This record gives sequence, C-alpha cells and structure tokens, in this order.
Amino acid sequence: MLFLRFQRCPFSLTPGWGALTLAAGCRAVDLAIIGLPQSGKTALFKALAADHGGEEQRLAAERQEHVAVVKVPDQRLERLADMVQPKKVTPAELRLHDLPAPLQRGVALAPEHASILAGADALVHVVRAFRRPDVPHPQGSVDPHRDIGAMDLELVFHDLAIVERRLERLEMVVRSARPGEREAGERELRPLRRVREYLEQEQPLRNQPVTPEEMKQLANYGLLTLKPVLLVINIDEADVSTTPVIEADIRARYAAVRIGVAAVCARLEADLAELSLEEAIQFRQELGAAEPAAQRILALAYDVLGFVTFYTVVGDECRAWPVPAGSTALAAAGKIHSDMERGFIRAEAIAYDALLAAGSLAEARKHGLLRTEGKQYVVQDGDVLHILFHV
Ligand SMILES: Nc1nc2c(ncn2[C@@H]2O[C@H](COP(=O)(O)OP(=O)(O)OP(=O)(O)O)[C@@H](O)[C@H]2O)c(=O)[nH]1
Ligand SMILES: [Mg+2]
Repeated sequence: MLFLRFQRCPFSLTPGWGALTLAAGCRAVDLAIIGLPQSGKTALFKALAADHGGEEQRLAAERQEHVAVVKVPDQRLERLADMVQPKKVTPAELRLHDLPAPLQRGVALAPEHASILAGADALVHVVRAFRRPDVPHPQGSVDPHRDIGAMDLELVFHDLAIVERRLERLEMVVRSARPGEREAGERELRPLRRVREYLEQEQPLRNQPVTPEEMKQLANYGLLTLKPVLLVINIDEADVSTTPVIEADIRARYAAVRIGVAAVCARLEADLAELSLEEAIQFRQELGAAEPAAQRILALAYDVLGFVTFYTVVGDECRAWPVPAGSTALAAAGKIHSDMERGFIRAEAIAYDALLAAGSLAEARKHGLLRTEGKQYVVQDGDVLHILFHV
C-alpha cells in the first residue's frame, strides 16, 4: 500500500510521507551514566528522566527501571512548530542508562553492562561533591578532582585491556598470514598501536589527534575514552545557590572539545522532578535553588555528542533528527527510513533561519530558497530537509 503511494507520488508532501517517517526504526542515541559507587548516578538518572512526568514515570521509578528515553530540549524545533502548526512535534531523543555497577580494575562487568557501555554514544560521569556523613565515600573523603582523575584512569585501563587483547590476537594472525593478507592485518594494527601509546601514558583518547579514518577503524572496539563525556558535579543542597560559580570553576579546569561540564544537586533535582511543575517552581523559589537543571543538562549532554540536528516538516509532523556531524544527505535519509536511503533521489534543503525568515515552506519554495542537494551533501546543523525518493 505504502509502496504504491510512493511510486505514484514520490515528489510531494503527502500524509503518506508522514506515515513513513513515523515508522522509522532508527537507532537511539545512548548515554551511559557512570561514576563511583554512591556518587548519585541513580539520583541524576531520576532527575533527568522524571521531569514532572506524572503517573507513568512514577510507576517506572517504582519498578526501578534503569533505562529511560528523554527528549532533547530544542528551541529551534519549538519555533519551527510555531510556524508550521503541525499536529505532532517530535524532538530528538536520548536514551539514558543508569549503570548500577562501577568500573573497577580486576572486576569484570556483567555482559549486559559491558555492552551498554561499549555501545554508548557518550558517557555522563557523575562526580560526588555533596557532603553527607551518612553516605560514606569509598575513598573516605569527598574530593571531586581526585575522583575525576580516578575514573579517567579506570577508563584508560579498560581500553588498554581491549587494545592489548586485540593487538595480541591480530599480531599472531598477521605473523602466520600469507603476504597478500598480511597488508590488511597491518592496516588494522597501525591505529591500535598508536592508541596503545597514548593509553600507556595514561592519556584518555577523546582529545588525542585521531584521524577520521582511524576513528572509523577503532569504532567497533567500544573504547570508552574515545567517547565524549559530560562531567556532572553532584553538589550539596547547601551549595545550589552558587551553582554557576562552581560550574564556571570546573568548566575552566576540564571543559574541552568532547568534554562538557555541569554542576547540579542531583538529589534535590530528583525530588523536584517528582512533583508537578507548579509545585516544583514554588519549592525552587522557597529554596533559592538554581534554574531547573534537567533541561540544561540534557542540552549539554546533547551538545557534547557533537551531533548536528536536522529537521523534517512532513504531513502533520515537525521532527528533529540527530546525526553525527559530517553525515551526508544519504545517511540522513537512512536515519529516517531505510527505504528513503535505498530509493534516494535528491534532497531539498533550507537552513532553519532562512525558512523562518521566509515564513513558510510554501513561501520559501516560491522564492526558490529550497536548495537541491545530492547524496553526498553534508548535512548542516539546522537544515530543514525534504528527502525525495522512489522505491
Ligand atoms: N545530600 C545529597 N545526597 C545525595 C545526592 N545525590 C545522591 N545522594 C545520596 O547519596 C546516596 C547514593 O545516591 P545514588 O543516586 O543511589 O548513588 P549511585 O551512584 O546510584 O549509587 P550506586 O548505584 O549504589 O553506586 C543516596 O542516599 C542519595 O540520597 C545529593 O545531591 N545530595
Ligand atoms: Mg545507582
């Protein structure tokens, strides 16, 4: 049925396109929350996931679920929706994983936790800064800088073990390979040897000069220090009024490309997130607490991924799509639906600002503002795309 509709009308914005978009089976963007025992990982998870969500989220919390899908705050999408007035607005989503077990040298992770970590697009590292004598710190004292370094070292050792195991096996294969096959093995060995050097110097890989080609070769090993990280300093209730100062200090020390920084009192935010929005606003005022944190932290987590967002306005839906920076129009089409990738003809593209200035898609089209782009076009952040395809 869908097939016929697309064949007859591959070029127009029919509701059929919307139906296809909704059927998208694209991979979620995954964030794994890590940190020392009792640093506040679950509290942060609740703060980000509950979001004044009412009964459904309360039940999920009661079931002690450790996975939640949350929406990425997006002002551009809101403005686009104001303009288009669609029936449905679908923001980009992040899937949060609250990992119960800490990484510890010599302690094997349960396979399900290991695969969540390996598959995560970014890590959210919760660092304890709250003081509470009744919650003992595994190191005996509260020291965020020590803990940030210690976790990085755990991640480095984790990666080094993976790289050494792989190198050992590959070197054996290469030694006994025929000359023709040896070259392929050598190609795989090269980036592994290079990153081993960094790891042996206890350097996380996330900010080392790794070429895109090497990045591709290393992508399947699940190396944790290669992933971007958001450091979340979990501050004390008594310190919430100075959140921006604490955050600025930590940012000056640690923020970099692929390293984001936030300060938050996770337990307070988790408690507030369980209240209705009105009650939470009132409590916040009484406590002199900082701005609501969940939206800010989710936006920071999204930023650190280094993704670009493109938008589709199709049928009754305005939707935001995250794709890694540098993705082509063809990859963007595949993100929406595999049929769109398979039958890709071309894309019509307009920058978000230009569309807003034009006032509507129809006006933009009338004034020739929709560019025609091919498969290899590199999607720009804020592009509004219309994929034309034929299956
Ligand atoms: N005062 C204060 N207590 C907190 C804060 N965040 C967490 N806690 C408390 O610290 C304890 C541990 O918090 P969790 O969120 O369970 O920490 P976790 O990292 O998930 O712990 P594990 O999963 O056991 O490693 C709980 O008693 C929390 O109430 C905070 O921001 N302030
Ligand atoms: Mg926990």
